[in-house]
Parts: sequence; structure tokens; C-alpha cells
Amino acid sequence: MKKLLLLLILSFFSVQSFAGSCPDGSEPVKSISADGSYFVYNCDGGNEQSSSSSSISNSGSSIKAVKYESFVDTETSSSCKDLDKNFYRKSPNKCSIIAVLDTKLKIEVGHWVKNVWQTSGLLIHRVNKNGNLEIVGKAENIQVETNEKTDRPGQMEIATIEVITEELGSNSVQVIKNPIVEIPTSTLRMVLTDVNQDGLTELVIAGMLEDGRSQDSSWREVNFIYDFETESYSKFGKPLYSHDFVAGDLDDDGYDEFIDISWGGSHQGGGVGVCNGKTLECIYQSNPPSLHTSKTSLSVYPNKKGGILFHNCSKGYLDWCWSEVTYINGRIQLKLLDKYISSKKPDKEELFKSWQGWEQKKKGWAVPGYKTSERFKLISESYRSHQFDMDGDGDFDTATWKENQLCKKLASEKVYHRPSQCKPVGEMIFFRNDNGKFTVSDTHEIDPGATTALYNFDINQDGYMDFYAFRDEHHTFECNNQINNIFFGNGDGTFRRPSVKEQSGIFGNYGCEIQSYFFEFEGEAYRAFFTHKYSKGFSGSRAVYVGVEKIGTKAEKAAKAAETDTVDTEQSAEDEIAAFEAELAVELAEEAAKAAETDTVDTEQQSVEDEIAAFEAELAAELGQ
Ligand SMILES: [Ca+2]
Ligand SMILES: [Ca+2]
Ligand SMILES: [Ca+2]
Ligand SMILES: [Ca+2]
Repeated sequence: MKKLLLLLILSFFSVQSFAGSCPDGSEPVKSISADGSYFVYNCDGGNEQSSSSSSISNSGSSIKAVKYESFVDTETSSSCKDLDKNFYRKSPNKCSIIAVLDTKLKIEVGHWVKNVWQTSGLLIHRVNKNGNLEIVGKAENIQVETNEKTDRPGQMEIATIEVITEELGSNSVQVIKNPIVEIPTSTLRMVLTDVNQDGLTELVIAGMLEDGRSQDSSWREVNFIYDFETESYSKFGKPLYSHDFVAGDLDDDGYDEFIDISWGGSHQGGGVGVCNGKTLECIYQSNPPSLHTSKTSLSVYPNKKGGILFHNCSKGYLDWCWSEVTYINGRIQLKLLDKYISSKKPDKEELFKSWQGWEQKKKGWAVPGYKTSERFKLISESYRSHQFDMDGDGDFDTATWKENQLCKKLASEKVYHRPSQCKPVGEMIFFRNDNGKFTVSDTHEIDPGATTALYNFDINQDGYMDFYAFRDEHHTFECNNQINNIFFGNGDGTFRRPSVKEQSGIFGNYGCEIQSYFFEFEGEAYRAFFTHKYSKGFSGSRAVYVGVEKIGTKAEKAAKAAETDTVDTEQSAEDEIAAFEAELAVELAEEAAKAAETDTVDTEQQSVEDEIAAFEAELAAELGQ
């Protein structure tokens, strides 16, 4: 259990566990002291990025990916109703299980993780060259022991399930193919885009090797492009610890540029790579002064060059910036548009033990009513932001969340144990864009869980854009969780959380769900999800079921209502008398019902009075004794 926690912490939080330790916000470099008795941490690397640029061309060669054959038998293609009934919401939607994913872990990370797909980190859809729907998932099969010093490659698995949607909801949904391929890398950032502008999307993977290996190993890695049609991959860019990775057509030539932002610290650093979308040639520059890694997202202007980059603007995650980005001679230039102060400066310090067992003082704030030795709010970072048009006025607004760690221990304990004694607390913040000035339009408390991406989709199809965090849990402990962080838009930059009842009217809940993703295909709204079949015990297989349901939308209901209206209109005038008679009958029935109701009330009233009288009589009799 500890090991898994370590890995999870590693994957999502290790970066921040060093942040703030060095004056420039970079992580310290570990070395052994002169007498060999203790570790020394040096903050010497943060500013060593070369100001000169270098360019790296794309090799263009394509490598066939290692591929598994079919992993799903026809028996498992079935209706979602076969999943656990306890948590089945009796959704009226059409839903099918299209695959079962079960890939053994190479290295055990905890007793409940039996299958790498339990901790999958991506769920998206694409349309292939035949015009068919493909559901795509990604998981990593960790190849290194926790804290191992190694140069072994990583291993990520991409599952692509091609289905015929006409049969969704039936027991015999047609799965055309379902390969799982292996790519020798590790990543937290991926972009699905049409790299070569041939009308079909590819998966662009920002390689980095923070997959559990020691900090003393290189975490740098090139980037990969996975071609679904040929099941092969190519590489581009130079090895970089790609912490942030965004795509958008900055020069308005139709091809998306990639901004590959390295973690800015010490030996893993390497500045910012800007890769031209057409040539895939990358030019490297040092971090622009106001650009601090993490939380970065990009929106590009429609039919115009440039766009808006949202990012941390100084060390310590205390303020966030919107910058206009221009792309000149292969480099980016940033011009500040607006700034938001997200937190006041931390004014307290406590000793923390990280997943590697290192003890370090960390900054944060006191929790009112407690000594900092008992409760501590540790400064942390949310890592993700998303730009989308939430108020329908054509410009891109921003959503991100503020995340800190609430830590709790006994005053007698010397250090806080980060992995076990802290939990993330968060606040989702929505910013409305008014001509490049950004104002907070709404905030909601959230449980950040395992959020690795933010998505928008009009889930209830009311014309207002909705928003959700992908995904809820690193792994499923219990079965009562489903999309905690889902927000329905009001169309003006404010959002509300739908009730479970409202959610269940739109989409179902099948088994113990791990992650959900909403999308549109051929004009219909769908939800894809990963789930476990069993709600209790998890004694058997931990196979992950992949489902797709057509979601019940307002549009669908409106269409049904319109159909009924049409039928009514088509009724001929000669039916009018019959209708009048029916109406009359209804009125008479209503009157009769009213009369009956009055009778009931009278009867009830009478019986109550009788009871009281009886009770009084009894009482009198008792008193008289
Ligand atoms: Ca393409
Ligand atoms: Ca371009
Ligand atoms: Ca807008
Ligand atoms: Ca909506």
C-alpha cells in the first residue's frame, strides 16, 4: 500500500515537493556530503538554461509499435446491465460494454492494483479513416522499481477500440478491432490533434520519465507521435522533462505548434521548446521571465495569429498570468494581459518527509485554532488549467483550481509524513474573459482527487457549455464515486453542480466507475467510461470494463416531445368532438375525485375525533379508579 502511495505521490506531487525549496522555485540537486554521512541539496541549477537557442529537426522515421492481439472475447461485449445492479441507476440510456482491459503489472505497486488499466490516465475518442468511432485509453506499465536509478525506457499502453455505434446498447455490439500497443516512454501530457493535416488525428505524447525512477536518473525524454492508422510511432524534439505541453496553431497556417515546457529546475531543466507544426522542427529558448512551469494552457485566436497562454507567473504558485503569445522566427514572445493573485505568501514552515524519505522544511500557513505542529496548510499546486468559451461570446475563458494540502499529525510527532498525513483541498475558479481582462465569475470547492485534465462538453445539451474534471480517483476503493467534479454552465460564466438525480437522468452509473469522458459522434452525445464489474470485495478479477452509453439529452427529450406534438396536430378535426368528450370526462372525473377527497378528509377528521374521545374516556376511567 505504501508503495502505491509513493508512486502516486511521485506521479502527481513529487515535483511540488521540491518546489519552493530553492530560491528560484526549482528542485534541489541531491549529493552526498564530503564525509559521506548526510545528503546535501544544492540549488545551483535553476538559472543555467542557455540563452542561446538550438534547433532539433524531426527525424520523420516511423517505428511499428509493439502490439497485442485481441484482448476481448465476444462474450464480454455486452449490455451494461450485466454490471453490478446495486449501483446501476436504472438509466434508460443505450449502453454497451465494448472491451475488457486486463494487463498485468510488471512491478507490483500495491495489493489492490492487479491491472495497469485501474490507474489509466486518458480516455478520449477519435474518428478513424473508415469514419468509425474509436475509444482510446492509455495506461502505464511501470518498468522501474520505486526510486531505482536506471536508464531503462518507460512503457505506456494505448488501447484503441473501434466500434459500430448503431448497435450500442445491445448485447452484440460490433467491436471491429481493439489493439493495445506499447510505446517506450512515460508521460502526463498528451494532445490528440491532426498533426499532418490529413483529416485524421494522431496522439502527440510529451515524453518524460518521472515514472518512479530515482531523481538521480535522467527524467528527460523526446516526444512521440502515435499514428493510430498504421499503429506506429515517430519521435521529435530533444530529450526534455516535458512538464507542461500545449498545442495550437500560432501562425494560422493550419498546423498546430507545440510548446514543450520543461520543469525549470537544475539538472532536469531545459527551457522551452517551440516545435513548428508543419516541420516539427523545435527551437529551444530559455523560459520567458514571467513564465513559470505548471498550470499552462493555450488558446489561439480564431483566424488570426497568436493566442493566449495561461500560466504561473512567478515562483511559488502565488500568482497566475494571461499572456498574449506571438510566434516569431520559431520562438515565442509573451506580453502580459492580466494577472491574478491566488494566495498570500506562506508565513510558516514545518518539517516534512517526502516519498524518498528526505526531510525538508516546507512552507505554508497555520490552520486557525491549531498549532502548526498539529495542523498545517502546505502550499501546493494544481498543475492544470483549461481555456474554453463558457459564456458563448466567442472568446476563450479560463478555469483552473487552487490546490493546497491540509496536513494533520500529533504535536509530539517530529515530522509530517506527506503521503499519509496530508490530503489535497481545492477550489475551482472560473475566469470570464472580457477583451483580455479576466475576472472571477464563479468559484466552487472541489475535492481534487486524481484530476489530470479539465474538459468541457455540453453534457445536458441545453446550449450552455458544461465543464468537468477528469478523473475522480487514482484507483477505486469504493463504488459510490462518480464524477464528483462536474459543473453545468448557466451560460454567463457561472456554474452549478447537478444533483445525482439530475445526473442520473442524463447518464447512468455502471459498477464501480473509474473515469468518464463525454463526446459527440455523428450528432449524438455519448459518454465513454472505465469501470469495475464488482462493487464489493474485489476478490476476483480487477478487469476494467470499457463502456459507451448514448446519453439522454434535453435535445433528445425535446425531439420526442416535438414528435408527440406533430402527431397531435395531424389528428383530424373530426376528432375534436371526441377530444371534447374526453376533456369533459376528465373534468367530471376530477370533480368526482375532489368530492371523494372531501369525503376522505371528513372521514379522517371523524376518526381522529373518535380516537381522542376514546383516549379521554380511557384516561377518565383510569383516573376514576
Ligand atoms: Ca493526421
Ligand atoms: Ca502552425
Ligand atoms: Ca467567452
Ligand atoms: Ca449545458
